[in-house]
Amino acid sequence: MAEVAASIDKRPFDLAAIRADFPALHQEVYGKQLVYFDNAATSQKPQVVIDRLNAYYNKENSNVHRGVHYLSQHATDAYEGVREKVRKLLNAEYSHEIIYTRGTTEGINLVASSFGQKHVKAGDEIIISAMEHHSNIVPWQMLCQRTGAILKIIPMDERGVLDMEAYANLLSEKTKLVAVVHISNSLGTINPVKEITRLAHEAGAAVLIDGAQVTPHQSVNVREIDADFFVFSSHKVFGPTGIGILYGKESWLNDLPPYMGGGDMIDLVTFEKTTYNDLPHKFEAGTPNIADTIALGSALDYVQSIGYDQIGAWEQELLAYGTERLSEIESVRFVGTAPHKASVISFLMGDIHPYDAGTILDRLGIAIRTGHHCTQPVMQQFEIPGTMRASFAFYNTKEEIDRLVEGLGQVQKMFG
Ligand code: C6P
Repeated sequence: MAEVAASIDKRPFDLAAIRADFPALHQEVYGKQLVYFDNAATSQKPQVVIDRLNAYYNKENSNVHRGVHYLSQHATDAYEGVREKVRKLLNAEYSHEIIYTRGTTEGINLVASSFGQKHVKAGDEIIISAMEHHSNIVPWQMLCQRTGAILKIIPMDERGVLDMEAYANLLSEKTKLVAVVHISNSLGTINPVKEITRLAHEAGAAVLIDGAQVTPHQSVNVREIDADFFVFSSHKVFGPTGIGILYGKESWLNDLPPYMGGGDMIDLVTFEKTTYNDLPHKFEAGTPNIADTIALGSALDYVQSIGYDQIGAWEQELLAYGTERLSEIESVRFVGTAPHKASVISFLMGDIHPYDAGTILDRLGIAIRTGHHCTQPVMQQFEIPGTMRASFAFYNTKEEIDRLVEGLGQVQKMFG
């Protein structure tokens, strides 16, 4: 029996009840109640996700697509049922357009490898933006090194907003693919991905959207965006690590060569030749990450039980409150001030090194991320070593933001 919920009843936005669902939030670190503001790195997991993993290993553990026995069929149903949940989440047309990967990084590498092998040659161009995560830079650089293609960069301004005019001018018949981040992990900028895609398609280029930071915060409609490829990671959207999603349009996925060879992706193997399995299995070699995939399904049900409308509304309130409270500290300088932002605040305090500030905050029980956030070119543009980054999830509170501001007051006293 496939685990596809017909429709998920939405619950009212009761912050205390929501927080009660996340056991990791209720602990002390160095004798202080934990404040977890590192959600852009990875989110905490609701009890239902932890329970689902437990239940799988307690009673259901079995390999998928291989056995006629009860457990294998049950595991296969649960595992395949999640594909349909993800299809619905992204509003993809077919569940076979949903490919399981290890995460965002693997999804991008898969496309860079398979698309690159078939469609990219010397002199062709790939466009990315100035605010990409290393995972959406390095695979394209590697492809360019292999093929002699050229990497072009969409510039951004001092607020962290992409220059769409410059982008339009970069596009040409040489452009084979545009790969851009939907929401920047280090600046919080929400990019106009629909318009970026429209312009790319006009030029005849395919589009990959790095959705790592969008699925925790807002709903995504790949058909409305008209994305050719869209990738995200389970662990940022309240699911386990080690599982991620590549969405690809059926026509592209049928067109591209497989990425890895091995079990599950084959149709018929002889020593002379191998024919490949149908979608989605063509891109899924070897025993997959069954337990984490099934638990991702529980995470997506959980997110939908709260609803992106309620999640977005609360996170925007946290973003506004956090920005206002941090502005009260005279030495704070924000990095990333785009008008359309997700609940990510990157900032510096005078000349205090982010690492020093982060270490003091840690001792106060406050977890933020410091450094370049795997976006070194962003730091190079702003000529800074890195930032402090507070990234909020829907389970965070204004009181926690007050704790951060108090903590920064102590940092200021020590280093200012
Ligand atoms: N950003 C952060 O702290 P993986 O590691 O494959 O799950 O995700 C990589 C990735 C790709 N794109 C974006 C926009 C991302 O934010 C991330 C992960 C984390 O910001 C860890 S570096």
